[in-house]
Amino acid sequence: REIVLVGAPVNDGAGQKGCVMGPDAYRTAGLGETLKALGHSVTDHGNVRLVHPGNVAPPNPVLRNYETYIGWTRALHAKAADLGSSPVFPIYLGGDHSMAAGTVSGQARAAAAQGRPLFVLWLDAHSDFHTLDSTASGNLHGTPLAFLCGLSGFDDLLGAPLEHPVSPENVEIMGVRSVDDAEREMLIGLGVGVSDMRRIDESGVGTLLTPFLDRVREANGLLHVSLDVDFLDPEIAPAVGTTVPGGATFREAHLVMEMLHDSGLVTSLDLVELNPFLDERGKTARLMVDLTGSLFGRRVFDRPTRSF
Ligand code: DIR
Ligand code: MN
Ligand code: MN
Ligand code: MN
Repeated sequence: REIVLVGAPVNDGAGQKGCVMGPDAYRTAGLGETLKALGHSVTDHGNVRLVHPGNVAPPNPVLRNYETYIGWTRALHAKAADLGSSPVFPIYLGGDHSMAAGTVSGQARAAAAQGRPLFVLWLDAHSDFHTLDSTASGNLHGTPLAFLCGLSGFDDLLGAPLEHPVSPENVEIMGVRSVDDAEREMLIGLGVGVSDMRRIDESGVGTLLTPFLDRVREANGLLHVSLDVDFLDPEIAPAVGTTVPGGATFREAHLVMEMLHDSGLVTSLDLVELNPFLDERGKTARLMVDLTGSLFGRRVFDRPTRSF
């Protein structure tokens, strides 16, 4: 399948500036060339443009940049719904994680039109499961997964209730190590799958990922992967505004990507929260490009494809 790159220079959901440069950092780090070298055909659709929705009163005074959250969600939803209904693999280049409100809801709409459930693998230090009421920081990148699971209070985003929410039990959050109390309560209440770092330490990332992939396959589902840079340990991925110690190692992250490739189940991808202004000479951008390479078939050691 043809890979389509879509830039989403979204920055208003994050607490600091820099994610706006993410899409160009991925291009500079050679994302397109890396995928082409693996034998894929790649088209860059350039960056999606924000369409400002006009004046909308925020439901909670703490929310920062509420109107642009609405504008970006609508623009990216339309783009993702379009790409999701064509036989391409979209990679959405962020941009802070608030962009996933648009990309994933658009992919979910397209999946529903094909009569297939959308599953979401959310690789992140955080659960991003705040409602517009429960957020204390007002940073909207902490809210997209709650919106996508159909929690109430988000009707302004698309101007109507979300038509095709993702079932909470079809979501697996991996790598978390920073969850706020209000988020924890909602995650447990809704039955969202959560593999926190403690569980990864104890069981290994592969053991935790396999049953989720089996469920996607059994349901004939489509799988969207949303990869937040802060899923990774800050030692290897410093270019993110919300680092949390104790993240996924280089090999854990690559193993996830390699298993996802072998599964053949992934149909769309977000690369989010890269802040090139905080990077060390492109180190984090290159790591994210390498991880994407693993998702698209690059192997550590070329194994024979025949079984003996
Ligand atoms: C914190 C941090 N839970 C908040 N969240 C995120 O601001 O709501 N940081 N997503 O990346
Ligand atoms: Mn996130
Ligand atoms: Mn529909
Ligand atoms: Mn995060």
